[in-house]
Amino acid sequence: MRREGPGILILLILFCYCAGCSSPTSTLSSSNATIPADDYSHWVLKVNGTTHKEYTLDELRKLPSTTGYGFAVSTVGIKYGPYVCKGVLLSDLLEQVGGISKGDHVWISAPDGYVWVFDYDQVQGTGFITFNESLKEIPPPPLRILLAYEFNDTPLTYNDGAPLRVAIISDEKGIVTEGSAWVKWVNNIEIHRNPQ
Ligand SMILES: Nc1nc2c(c(=O)[nH]1)N[C@H]1C(S)=C(S)[C@@H](COP(=O)(O)O)O[C@H]1N2
Ligand SMILES: [Mo]
Repeated sequence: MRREGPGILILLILFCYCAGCSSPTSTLSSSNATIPADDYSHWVLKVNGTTHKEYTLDELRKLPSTTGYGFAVSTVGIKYGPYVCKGVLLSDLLEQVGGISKGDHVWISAPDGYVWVFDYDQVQGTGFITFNESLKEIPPPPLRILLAYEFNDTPLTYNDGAPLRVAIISDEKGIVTEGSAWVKWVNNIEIHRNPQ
């Protein structure tokens, strides 16, 4: 039998260390880094802009909801969807903390250290790259950034990104977007203001 040397362990430790270092703010290493599979009673979403708000999952579910079709492709070309995604619009959450203006960016992150940055145009639903189901690039229809808590009328599973995941949605069914923007396990949203 082949023995793995200590190399793999060192690589793993290095990887974890680097992932921690890349966290842009200390809020990312928050206490809910290990979320139990089904109990989200201690989970909160932090939204930071001009003001700061926190939402439990119950509170998010009580906000006005939006549904749309979401279909994503991973960097290795695996497609997932189309899903009927239900959740809260990013633009609605941002309005609650002061809204965003041209030049601002929105950082959406998760306890694993993953961060995706959306620009102002993307928050308005434009400026995304879209594909058809054969993964041929097509001109983007109107899109919206959703913080989804349900796919196909079912709460997200842990692997889907429970309890909250970014979904880029459309009113059309076959619109594929890049999976890298579909942040799983979202617990932090920050508006970064244009410095001028
Ligand atoms: N929190 C978090 N979200 C993430 C990622 C990640 O590493 N961490 N990877 C992204 C990338 S690069 C892709 S392609 C999709 C993969 O989605 P899947 O794991 O459901 O296949 O999730 C995105 N969301
Ligand atoms: Mo990816």
